[in-house]
Amino acid sequence: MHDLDADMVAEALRELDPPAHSLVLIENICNLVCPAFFGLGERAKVVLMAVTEGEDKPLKYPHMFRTSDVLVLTKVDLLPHLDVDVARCREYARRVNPRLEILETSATRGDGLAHGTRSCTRAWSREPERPKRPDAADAA
Ligand SMILES: Nc1nc2c(ncn2[C@@H]2O[C@H](COP(=O)(O)OP(=O)(O)O)[C@@H](O)[C@H]2O)c(=O)[nH]1
Ligand SMILES: [Mg+2]
Repeated sequence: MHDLDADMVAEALRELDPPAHSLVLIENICNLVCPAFFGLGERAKVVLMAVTEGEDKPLKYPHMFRTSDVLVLTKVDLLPHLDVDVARCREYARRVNPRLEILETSATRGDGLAHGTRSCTRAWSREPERPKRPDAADAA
């Protein structure tokens, strides 16, 4: 859904009424700009990026990668057919966020899914830090 906001999430949570300590996943199908700037009350943020999108995405949308805890590079089974350099993509992502955990997954082959789930659960289980805001300079 486009333009998810915290009020919509709050309303959905009231309706869902999950038991205490539940893990609630919010899939924010949006561009790589808005989710970096508008918090939804989330504990942790995971950015998914298909390798078909090209290795330069972290440099084009640094705020998204800077405010995320985990980057999941998806569809890595397609790499042999693409002119995409994953090592460079990782380097770009770490350049904007040295703390970013990076995973490579393929849903069709099953690569990295168990590891990815563990990493994301770890990120979601951490105590909340103060809200992350992209640098004002990035907004320009
Ligand atoms: N080759 C390949 N295709 C995938 C993979 N995951 C999803 N797809 C295909 O990509 C299309 C969109 O799938 P979706 O799960 O919505 O992934 P999205 O493209 O990241 O939104 C569908 O045709 C899926 O079958 C993957 O790991 N490898
Ligand atoms: Mg999709």
